[in-house]
Amino acid sequence: PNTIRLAAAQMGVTHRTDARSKTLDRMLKLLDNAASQGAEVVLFPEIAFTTFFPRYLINDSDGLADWFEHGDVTKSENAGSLFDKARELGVDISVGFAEAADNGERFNSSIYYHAKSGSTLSKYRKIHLPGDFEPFADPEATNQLEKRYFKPGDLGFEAFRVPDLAGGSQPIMGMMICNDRRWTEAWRVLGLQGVEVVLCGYNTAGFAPDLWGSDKNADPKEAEETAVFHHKLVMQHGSYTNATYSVSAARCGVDDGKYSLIGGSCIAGPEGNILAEAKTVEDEIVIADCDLSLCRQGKTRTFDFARHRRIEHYKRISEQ
Ligand code: CDT
Repeated sequence: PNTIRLAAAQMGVTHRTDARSKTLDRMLKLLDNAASQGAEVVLFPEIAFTTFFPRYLINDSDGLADWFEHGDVTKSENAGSLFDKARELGVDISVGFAEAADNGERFNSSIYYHAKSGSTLSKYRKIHLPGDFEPFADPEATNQLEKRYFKPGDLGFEAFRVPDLAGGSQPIMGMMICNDRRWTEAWRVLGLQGVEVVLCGYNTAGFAPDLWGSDKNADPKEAEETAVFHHKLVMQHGSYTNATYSVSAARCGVDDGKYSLIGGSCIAGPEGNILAEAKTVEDEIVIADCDLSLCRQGKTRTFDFARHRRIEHYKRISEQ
């Protein structure tokens, strides 16, 4: 009764020039596929509706606003049909998108959409924004201009209960986005709220020596392997030390024939084990049955925070 079926909808290459409708069609197909396998919750990547545009320098005069969702994303022209389909199929979805808020502020956001009520249960705005405000001087370098395009999220790491899943288990879920997963603090703030499922979409550059501050002459394949290793390392570590399941969904492949992004979408269990993982760097569903009662061991023994934490020694974490 405590088991829910979770899925990651990994998305392969999405070029800068790809029509929005083409990308949306792929997402609809992935959702259909996951639903036909019995998924109850499907996670899509960070900034899923377009290519990962923060790698380009785009000015307001070049139509920067077009890369963002304005108003309610669940009803928007470019994204709305994904949520309609989720409702139709009775499958919850979580998806990342570039958000232009009503007051003009821009965020790298994700929402959890609850199919049964047809409503947004929770919204998260990415807190750890990697990269730079200014592009690199080298025109060949891969940029990551998230600090230019987005404000750091202002909604915190808020866990939320999800009703109406199979077995009536009402799991506690939380969202993070890409770079957040590398920060133990993000996991712990969710862990302290008893989180049982962490959802994390990502776009992670494979071989991008300027970005990673690494050797330009390194073997690209080895560099990618290291990036995948670090991705899995943090998903498994965060899951284990907070006794939670985690689902991670990549946008991956070689965009524009030039920019490589790692795959490695996976579902990790509360003991830190990987339950399912992507086999390709293309559109692919990764799916696993997750027995929530298996979170209990960690939450009541090894990582029973109330009994074992020693917060008097953690002050530095929240000081400048
Ligand atoms: N999208 C995102 O946050 N990507 C970052 C790349 C790091 S920049 C060196 C990540 O942490 O995967």
